[in-house]
Amino acid sequence: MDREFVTLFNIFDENQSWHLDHNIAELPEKRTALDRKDAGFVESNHKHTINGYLFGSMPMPTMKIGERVRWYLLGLGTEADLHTPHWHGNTVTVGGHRVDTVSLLPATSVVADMVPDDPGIWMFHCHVNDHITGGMTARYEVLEK
Ligand SMILES: [Cu+2]
Repeated sequence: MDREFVTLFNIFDENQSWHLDHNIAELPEKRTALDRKDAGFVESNHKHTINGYLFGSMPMPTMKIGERVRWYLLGLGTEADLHTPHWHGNTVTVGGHRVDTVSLLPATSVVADMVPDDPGIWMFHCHVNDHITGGMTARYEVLEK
């Protein structure tokens, strides 16, 4: 392999955070009376992450056209952590199949091999719709040789 990347797909439940009380106390005064049981508030604290990053903020895995790239996809979490890592722009092989999306269950891993042939900055994200809108999106970059 020329390059290897490890990505963890996980929904962190920050309602369970030891810092929740402190973080609420830091909010502007008008919001300190918020209802911790409010469904919208509870959902807003479910952080849909790749390597702990949200909404394309993950440092970009970067590779060159023609390199042999191995992706290690890791899943953890609960029954909500049914993820479908998906690459735009290039495909991977998994178990002899050429795909652009893989299935990833909690406490499992998948190894996907890529030889990128399409340069650019591409999206890499979970394809479950509410995980996309929850922020489980990243980018990767393929450079010309
Ligand atoms: Cu997902």
